[in-house]
Amino acid sequence: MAVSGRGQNDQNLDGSKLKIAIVHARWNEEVIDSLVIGCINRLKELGVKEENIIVDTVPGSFELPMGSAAVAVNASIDAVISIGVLIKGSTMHFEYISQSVTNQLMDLQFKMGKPVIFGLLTCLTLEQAKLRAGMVPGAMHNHGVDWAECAVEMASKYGQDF
Ligand code: DLZ
Repeated sequence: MAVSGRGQNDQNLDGSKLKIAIVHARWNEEVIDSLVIGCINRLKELGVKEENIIVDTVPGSFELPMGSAAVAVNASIDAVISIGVLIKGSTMHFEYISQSVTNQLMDLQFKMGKPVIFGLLTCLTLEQAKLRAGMVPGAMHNHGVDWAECAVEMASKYGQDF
């Protein structure tokens, strides 16, 4: 089955003046680790200085909006990348959390006036999540890379100092 992609970046991305916070959940740790590492490495490639990459964690994806809000309130942060991995189980838990976290993260960027990047994988299986974290050689890619590029682009275009 074809999986659509994000297309080319529409400008040269320069993160050298940016301070980016990553807030990630700790559930599904192996997948989270791969996404976060991919994201951090790409931020550095785009010029974001190591000391300007702030990493904070929350227990699960349900806590992402609160954790993201707590770091976004810091005036020096240009963008927040919220990362979680939700895997569907046999109850309605997945549906309620996916929807409410998505809504809260969307609202947060307007309340804070700065980009909040949606790094929440909402997968039906662990295998789907691993594919999207670049953990299956030769198949798909690490979405953490996309989220890094998205954060730098959005903060450069619409962030507080621009
Ligand atoms: C409880 C729970 C379950 C069942 N599954 C996940 C998951 O797949 N991914 C995730 O990030 N968090 C999960 N959680 C934890 C909730 O997000 C939350 O941390 C708890 O319900 C406490 O509020």
